[in-house]
Amino acid sequence: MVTRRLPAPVEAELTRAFDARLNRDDHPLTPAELQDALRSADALLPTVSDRITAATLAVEPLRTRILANYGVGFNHIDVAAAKARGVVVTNTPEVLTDDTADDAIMLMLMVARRAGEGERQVRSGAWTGWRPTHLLGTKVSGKTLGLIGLGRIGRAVARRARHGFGMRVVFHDPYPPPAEVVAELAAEPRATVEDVLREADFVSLHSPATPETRHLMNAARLALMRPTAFLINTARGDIVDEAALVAALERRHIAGAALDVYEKEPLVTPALLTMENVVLLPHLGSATQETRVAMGMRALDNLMAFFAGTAPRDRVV
Ligand code: 8YV
Repeated sequence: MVTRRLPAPVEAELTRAFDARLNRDDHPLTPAELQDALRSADALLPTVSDRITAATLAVEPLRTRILANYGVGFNHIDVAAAKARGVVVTNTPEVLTDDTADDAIMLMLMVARRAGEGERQVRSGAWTGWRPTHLLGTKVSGKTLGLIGLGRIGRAVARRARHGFGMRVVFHDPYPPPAEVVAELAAEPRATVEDVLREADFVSLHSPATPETRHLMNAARLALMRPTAFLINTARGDIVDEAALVAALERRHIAGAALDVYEKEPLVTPALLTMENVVLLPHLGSATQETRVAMGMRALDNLMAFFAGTAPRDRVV
């Protein structure tokens, strides 16, 4: 059971390899439909739009033996419940690293250079012509980028920032990468998240959504950021307390924010929609033709390996 429409080459391959049930009208599955799928399909290929909770997984009889998630993040799946029910979970790392890093850099540039505001002016006819003081933004090159998390995507962002924009990169990661990786990136470790926040002109989030990182960016931590600094989130909405972010923006504790992900997608806290210094994208991190095909093929590989009786390369539980 493939829960959403996937790029045509992926659907074609899935149909060739399996008796694949596709979601032709692409509607998000209801909890009841997900449970029907778990009762009737050997495998599910879900996406971030499917909430697979312990209650969902409590169906009887449970036929599904693998959840081959389409995406690297899997916080929408209760992996402990899946494990308890003997269901394998896989994800699709690596193939989307570059695109998601590009998305973070795009957001950084957009919010610093006021690209959304400018676009809105041009489209609305409000642009009256060039003038020296029009839409002055913040310079990016040479500034300090603070990364919360230096995993695959954090490293790809660091590489772009350092080698593309001559930025100084500071980071905190409770599971830091090997010293040679950090040295190659010329990234400077900091002992705490707070140390990064105090120092950075741009803060970009690259940690997974776990119980430990939920609301990592809360009111107290947002208050530590510089009033001239910007927050960028391409990871998961849960990592930021969206209400606290609105308050920090309203009180000018930070200069702006650029978000690709939200706490209650597709809902966005309404106050954010009214703020000119906020860039809002609709969860586009991996949204290129090439990468969405690669993600599908990676999920297919995981399924093929599982049903061939070998270990899927991207098993998470
Ligand atoms: C996906 C993502 O678009 O991989 C992830 O974690 O957030 C995005 O790349 C989405 O999760 C697809 O299910």
